[in-house]
Order: sequence, then C-alpha cells, then structure tokens
Amino acid sequence: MKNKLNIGIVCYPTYGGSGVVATELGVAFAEKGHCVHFISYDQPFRLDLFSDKIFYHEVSVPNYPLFEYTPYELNLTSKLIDVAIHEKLDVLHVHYAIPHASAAVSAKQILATYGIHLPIITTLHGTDITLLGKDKSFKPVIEYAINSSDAVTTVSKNLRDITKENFNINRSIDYIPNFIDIRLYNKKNNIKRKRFAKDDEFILTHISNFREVKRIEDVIKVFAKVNTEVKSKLIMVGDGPDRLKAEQLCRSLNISTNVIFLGKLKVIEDVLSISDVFILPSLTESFGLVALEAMASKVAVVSTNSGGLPEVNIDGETGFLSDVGDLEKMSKDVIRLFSDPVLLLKMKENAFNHAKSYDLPKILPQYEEIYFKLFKE
Ligand code: GMT
Repeated sequence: MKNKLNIGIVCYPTYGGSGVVATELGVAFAEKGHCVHFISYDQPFRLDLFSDKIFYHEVSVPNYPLFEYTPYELNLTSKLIDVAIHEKLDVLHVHYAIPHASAAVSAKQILATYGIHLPIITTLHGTDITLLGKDKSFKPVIEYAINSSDAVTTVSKNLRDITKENFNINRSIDYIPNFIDIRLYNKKNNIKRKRFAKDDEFILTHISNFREVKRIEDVIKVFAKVNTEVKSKLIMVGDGPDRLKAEQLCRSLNISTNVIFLGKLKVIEDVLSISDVFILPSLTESFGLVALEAMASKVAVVSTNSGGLPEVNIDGETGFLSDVGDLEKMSKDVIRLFSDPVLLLKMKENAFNHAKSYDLPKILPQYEEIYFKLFKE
C-alpha cells in the first residue's frame, strides 16, 4: 500500500481565504512528500514555489462566439478528467461548492465509465453556503454536489450547522478548521512600524477583498471615532468593489492623512507584525482566516459575532465581539484596547496562545486521514 498520494486540488486562485487554505494545504502536503496537482483557471495567488512535488494545471476557457456565457464548469470537468487519468490522481480535494464540487462530481461519474475510481473531498468555505446556497437557482446543484462527494468538510462548526439547516443533507460532514503556520508569524519589526506610525500612535489594521460582505465602510467609521480619542493610524490591505467608496468616505470624514490604503499584498505577516488591533466587521464570516492570521501575529481582534467568528475570536479574551453594524461598541472596544496597555498586551498574548491551537501540524493530519481513508476504500 503506497504511503504517498497523488492529490488533485481545485480552488479559486484569487485573493481570498479559500484559495489561501487550499494553496497552503497543498504546499504542506508536498513538503510531506505527496505529489500535489493544483487545477484552476489561474495561478493561485500564494502559489509561487518551485518544487518537484507541486504542479499547476491551468483550465483554459476558449472564447467561442456562440457562447454568450462561457461554460467554465465544463472546461474544468474535462481538465479534471485529463489530470486524473494522466497524473493518476488518488484523491481530488475541491474547495468551494460552486462550480468546483459539482464539476468534480461530474468528472468522477465520467471517470467511472472508464473504470477509474476518483474519491472526491469537498471543503465548504462559507459564501458557497451562506450567500450562494440561499439562491434557489444554485441550491439543488450544491445539495447534490455535497451529497455525492465522498467526504465533506466545513471550516467551522457554525458552517456545518448552517449547511445542515439550509440543505437536505443525507451524509456526515466533518469539521476541520482553518489553520496557520505559526512559524511564519509574530516577527515584530519596529523599523517598519516607524514608517507607518509615530511611537505614540496605535495601528488598527483591516485586510480583506473589500466586498460588500466585509462592510469596510464600518471599518472607516469606527476608525474615525477612534482617531478622535486616541492617536492612531488605520492600515487597509486589499482591494475590491468597495475600495473607492471607502476612500471617498475617508476624504469626507477628513481622516485621509491617517488612513493608508496599501492595496493587495501577497504576504500579510509583515503588516500584521506592526499592528495592534485587527478589525473585521463582516456581515458573515464562516471562519475568518485573516482574524486567525492576526492572532498568530499577536494582534488583538475586534470583530462581529457572525458565523464562525466567535469560535476564533474569543470575546473578552483574544479581543471583542459585537453585533453586525454596532459601530458604537466596536469603536468603544478599540478605544478601550488603545487606552489600556496592560489589557492590550494581555489580549495580544491570549490571541497568540489561542492561535497555536490552529497550527498546521495539528490540522494537516486531519485532512490526511480523510485522504487515506478514501484512497483505501
Ligand atoms: O471572505 C471572502 O471573501 C473569501 C472567502 C473565500 O471563499 O475565499 O473566504 C471564506 O473562506 C475562508 C477560508 O475558509 C474563511 O476563513 C472566510 O471566513 C470565508 N468568508 C466568508 O464566509 C465571508
């Protein structure tokens, strides 16, 4: 029985948590000696390693004049079949239900007609269930893909509950949380910090893809209040549809000189290393990987209590939780942390200690166990 597998990984290559989880999982499996084949329409944004165990297969989508809408899922399905056959995949791990899980299930069924068995593991990340899943036009497909996968995982207990509530699920769902590689974080850099803030200023940071669900205008409004009470800077990392609105809001609130929009960063450890508090006022967040990344960097977190966030950010211990849109409380919480150095230090330490329970060596074997179980079946 072989002890190294050929693993296929399908993910979104764009700036977002599910792509980060998929990429870092694949890289970690490659470091353990497995062969990892990434399949996506573009190079996953954190995948820039040269290794004899990591391969990237691009799904090309031809632009055919007859198609008003390009059927990406069909190209992906064909690519999955091709990679499964020629790279002799032992398992296929797909991140995000639409269209990845449904393409994988189709590929599995087509491969079966060639006498090839390809086990599918689907990881649900959040918006595939909490936003897309609520859209009736996707629901039957998501439901079928979940029920037809060989294993299904969610990144928080909350997401597992929501999945069971919203869909007719006739199978078990495992909970495997997001993870961080703790060795990469918590390298404090005072020289860089001085370039962004004076010694008597605190740094509040937000990182996201600036989509509506992130409520980045709340970040700006909270900072505007904080900034009137405590000397501080706000660092905004990322880009997306709501960036312009956020920049305009800073101008109209007259706080632009204290807000730094850095744009997208591939590596966020450095910016987190100079931050004091991380703010995540999301409408919904299945887990909030970026909050965990902040905690691993010894940064206290002020977030909403939506979705899986209370599992990650422990209220009163690693930071504070608020109802969605409760800007008054979020502002008070940040001001409280910035005004009480003992409390801030305590919460930073607690955040780091809690983040340790999500360290990669604790999480990786949980996926590996599922891979081997499916491979042997
Ligand atoms: O949050 C995003 O906009 C990106 C999204 C994604 O699909 O990449 O992130 C989701 O998956 C992450 C990794 O599992 C989770 O940590 C995020 O909480 C989740 N986002 C939402 O639920 C909104």
